[in-house]
Amino acid sequence: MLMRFSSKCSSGEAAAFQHEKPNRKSNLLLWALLAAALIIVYRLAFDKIRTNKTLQTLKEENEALRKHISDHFCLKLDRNWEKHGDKCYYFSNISLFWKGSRSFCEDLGADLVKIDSREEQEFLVEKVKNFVMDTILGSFWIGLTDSEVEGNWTWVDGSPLDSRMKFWLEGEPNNAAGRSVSGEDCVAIVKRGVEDLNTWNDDTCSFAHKSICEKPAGTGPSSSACG
Ligand code: MAN
Ligand code: CA
Repeated sequence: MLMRFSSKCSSGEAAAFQHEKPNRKSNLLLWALLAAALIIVYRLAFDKIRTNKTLQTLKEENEALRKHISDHFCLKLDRNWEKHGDKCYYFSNISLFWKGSRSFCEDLGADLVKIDSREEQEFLVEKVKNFVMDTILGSFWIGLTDSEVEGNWTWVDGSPLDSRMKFWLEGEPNNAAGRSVSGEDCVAIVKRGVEDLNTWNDDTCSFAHKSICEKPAGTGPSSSACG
């Protein structure tokens, strides 16, 4: 009887043990999975932080490089612009047709120069006189033309030429037809005339000359007046 009881008891324990075994196993498996998941989450978080830091560093480097390039570019432009009064002037050494010169100035946020005063003409003539050039006969396109109506001289802003503010060379404008059937409809300051202020010559618009660009001061991308 005792034997039977004890054998019954031990068979019950054995059954319980048999049930416990898979439970422990699945618990262990769960813990292992949890640990693996934690490791993965930790790794992902760590990688994310590291990627964000790298991204931030790259952004800062990119910003610094951009600033460096733009500072350098503006400085280069600054060096070429000449401030006078409330205007900035650019004396271009590149020879282009009148229209090409105008586009060139426009690309710089400017236009061909409009001369409003005797003082401005004095400044320009002085600059042209001292401009280092390959030829003594250099011409600089300015923003004056009569290509719309012959003899109707008009500045690039649409205003007519003020009869009190003209600086034609002696004998000009002569609309010389010798070199082009279309005559001479565009105006240049010529170096050969710099002994006095009368330096303007009407010339064929499709001749390639240097040019003078003008824009209001303080309109450039840099903080300086003419950048
Ligand atoms: C001479 C003069 C000017 C004319 C130019 C054309 O200098 O006749 O009036 O515009 O030639 O090159
Ligand atoms: Ca002429």
